[in-house]
Order: sequence, then C-alpha cells, then structure tokens
Amino acid sequence: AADFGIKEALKQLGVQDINNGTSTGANNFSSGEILESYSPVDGQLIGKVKTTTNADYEKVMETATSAFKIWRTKPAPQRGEIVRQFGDKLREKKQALGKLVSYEMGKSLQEGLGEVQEMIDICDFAVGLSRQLHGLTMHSERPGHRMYEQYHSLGVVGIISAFNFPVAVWSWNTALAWICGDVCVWKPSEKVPLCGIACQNIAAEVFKANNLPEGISCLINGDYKVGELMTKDARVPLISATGSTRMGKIVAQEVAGRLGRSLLELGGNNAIIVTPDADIKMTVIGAVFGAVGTAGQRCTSTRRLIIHESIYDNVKRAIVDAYKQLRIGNPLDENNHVGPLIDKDAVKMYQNALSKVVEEGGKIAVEGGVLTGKGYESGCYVKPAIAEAKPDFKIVQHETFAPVLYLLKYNGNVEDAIHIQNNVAQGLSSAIMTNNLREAERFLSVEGSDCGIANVNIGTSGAEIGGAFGGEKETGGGRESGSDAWKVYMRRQTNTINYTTSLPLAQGIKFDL
Ligand code: UN1
Repeated sequence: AADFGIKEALKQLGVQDINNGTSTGANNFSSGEILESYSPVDGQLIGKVKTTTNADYEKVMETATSAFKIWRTKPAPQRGEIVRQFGDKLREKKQALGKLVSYEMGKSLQEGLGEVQEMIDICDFAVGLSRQLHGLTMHSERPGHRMYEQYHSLGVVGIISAFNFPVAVWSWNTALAWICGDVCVWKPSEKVPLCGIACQNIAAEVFKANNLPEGISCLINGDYKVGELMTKDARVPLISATGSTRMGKIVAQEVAGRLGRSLLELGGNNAIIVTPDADIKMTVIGAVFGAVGTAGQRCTSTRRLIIHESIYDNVKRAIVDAYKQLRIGNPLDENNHVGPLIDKDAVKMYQNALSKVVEEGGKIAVEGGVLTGKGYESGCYVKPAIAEAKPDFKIVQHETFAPVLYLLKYNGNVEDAIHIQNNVAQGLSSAIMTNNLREAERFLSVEGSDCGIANVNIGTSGAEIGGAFGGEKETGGGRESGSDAWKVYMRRQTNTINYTTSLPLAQGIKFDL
C-alpha cells in the first residue's frame, strides 16, 4: 500500500491541489470556466481545472493534426518503444495514480491500483502488437500480379471516457492508437478531471523526453458540449466513447451523420445464471464482487442473478450472509470492501431503483440506505442492497449504476435461464455458474448468451485486457483492448501491383484499344 497522502500523490503526478491554483496539465490550452473536482470519499474540494473553449479546441486540433504528420511516419516498432516507456512511467507512478483514482472516483485503493495495472498490461500488449499490425496477401486472378492489404494510420482519435474507469479506458484506446500511428484527443469525464491531467502529464513527459511532438496526446476538459466539438468534427475520423446508452445514441448519430467511425462501449445489464450444478462457494464470490465491486459502478457489474428454483433459497441465504460481512467506508482504507458512489445524483438513482423495485412488487432481501455520520460526511456512501424481483420489471430491465442486485428465479432448464438473461436491451457481460458441460456449452453456443462477454464459472466483471472488450445491442457493438481491436484504429488499403508489360483486366474483361 502507498504510505503517502493524497497531497503527495497529486505532487508526484504534477496536479495542483486546491491551494496551489488551477491545473491545466501538459499541452493543454484550456482557458475557459473553472471545473471543480470534489472527492466522493470525504466531500473535499481536491483541485480545479479550466475547461476547453471553442478557440482552445481549435488550438488542440492544430497541434494534434500537425503531430499526426510526424508520428505516422515513425515505424510502428519505434512507436511501440515509446509506449513501452510510457508503461514504465506508469509502473513508477502506480501508487500515486492508483491513489488519485481511488480518491477522486471513490473505488477501493486495490481497484485503483488494479486499474493502473490494466494500463500497464495494455502497454505491454501494444508493444508486442507494434510488430504485428498484419494484413493479408491474396493470390491475384491475373498473371504477373501481386495483391495484398496493408493497414495505415487513421488520424486523430477522439476519446470520450466515463468516470468509473477514469484512467484505464483512456489507455486501452491510446496504447493501441499510438502504436497504430494515430494521435489522441481525450475528453475525460468532468467528474474526474484530475485523473485526466495526471495521465496527460505522464504521457507528455515521455513524448518530450523522446523529442516527439506533444500533440500526440491531447486533453480537453468539460462536459458533453466539449465532447460535441469532437463528434461533429470531420477532422476526427474515429470517436471512441464509453458511457451511458443515452450518450452513445447521440454520439453514434452525430458521428454517422458525417460518416465517421465510432467505437461505442455503453451500458450493460449483466447477469449470472446459477444452475443446480453450480459451485455455490464460487458463485457467492463471483456474484458479490460483481455486484458491490466499484460500488456497482462498472459497466460489467453484476446486476441480475438468475437462479434455478431448486437451489434458490440456498443461494439467496449464502449471498445475504456474505453481504453481512461487507465493510463500507473510506476506499483508501484497505479494510473496506465498498467505497462511495461518485456523487449525490448517483445516490438518488440508487434510491430511486430501490423504491421502484418495491413499487413493482419486488421484495427487499438486503436493506439498502444512505449512510450518515462519521466517515460518511460526503453523503455518497450507500449500503449494497439485494431485491427479489421478476425479470420483466421495468427497473430490472434498466441499468442502475449502483450496488443493487436483483435475484430472479427460473424453473425448467438452462434454455429458460438463457432466455431471461438475453431478454434485456443491453448485451455486455454474462456468466454461468455450472459444473454441467452441456449447460456450459449451450450457454456459449449460438443459441446461448447474446453478450460480447460470456464466462463460465467466473463472474461478469474483471475482464483481462487480452480479449476484445465490448458488447452487443444497446451496449453499442464496439470492441476495445485486446485481440484484433487495433484494426478499428487504422485504415485498410488493398493494393494490386502488376509487374508485367501488359494490362489484363479483372473478371477477364476484354478492352482492346
Ligand atoms: C467498465 O466498466 O467500463 O471487466 C470497464 C471489468 C474491467 C473493465 C470494466 N476490466 O470489470
């Protein structure tokens, strides 16, 4: 654990605290209104940031587009070397950055450090990938011709990220975009602006030490209006946006309207199916971490448990017992499991979900509530709650970004459980707990889970960076991080070369002059 305080962490990250003026971060032209960042941990003002005006944005785009002209000409493995150095800097700053994530966003320190570890992991992945940006070669139908495809850098990548993973999601995009030869403009969530400044400073340090243009990494600050500058801007060929389905639909239409590309990672309504053949002990660990980790504010958080009626009471009892062990409090204290929600608006949405589920006929199995008193002064700490509900309740169909878990009962066979699991608008993460091979394989088959992530004997959250991350339906269809997610950050070109002295046409077409 880090044995220094938040002030020291801010200092190490080049972020000014409240007593020392306003942070802008490296290569940031922001001159607009002040944005204040309050910690949900203790309600204290941590620091201030200036927002990006339209004129500032133009300056950012100028540096980004001119940096792209230089960056794209560097061989990909050299770009990989820069990302390797960036990963090393993150290793150095892991404690400080993990601490800031925990303090500004509210997730537990272990999870804050875990998030920085994800950044380091994606850098390692990207370094290897920088020598593997492969295209295919094909056999031409024409004699003396060669045909192949290659991937070229795309340009300026606009990144819009959410408060819940204030640093990792940016790095999943940047680490890949950078080795692909793109430059990035990032709008972090206005709820966690200091995390943005800290990351920007780390990146800028690496580019500067290598005499590379600062514009390879750019930061813009503010709310959705600042994001809109990018989504409407034809100079930004790719927008990668993480957040609510509501936001994603607006971004998708805006970007599609100019025929740009978008990579969307939106809401989930993730379920674990618990069959009669489930290992109950494993189920409890997976479900409880999935439901209360990050205070239920992960896109992959477990929202629904779909439990077979024959084991329903047993599973319910085991989970309710486990909830009694949960310690809620300051996330920087490693003894606590659950920290605060991001802000009071989130607390209202949590309360709303709990009253809605009762209104619709649900039964509370673990009582929720907002915590008050010593240590809970920020007003953002809530008790993780469990409600017994029906799959078709409106509130169960809806993603509430809070620690509210719905227990749903199924009878019949695994197909019935799969039907319940798929019968929601979202399609991010899903899991089945079973030792029955037939059930597991059915769950993974074409007739099984319709989500982008489907796990067996693992919960819904905590994906590794090596796989492609994202989901279907209202989750937006994008894939980030591992596997071949890099391809969306590049443009593909098909090349045919004729090395003869005649010009035969494809499809055998005769055209004699
Ligand atoms: C998110 O919540 O935006 O699988 C991403 C997980 C993390 C990523 C979550 N690796 O929970």
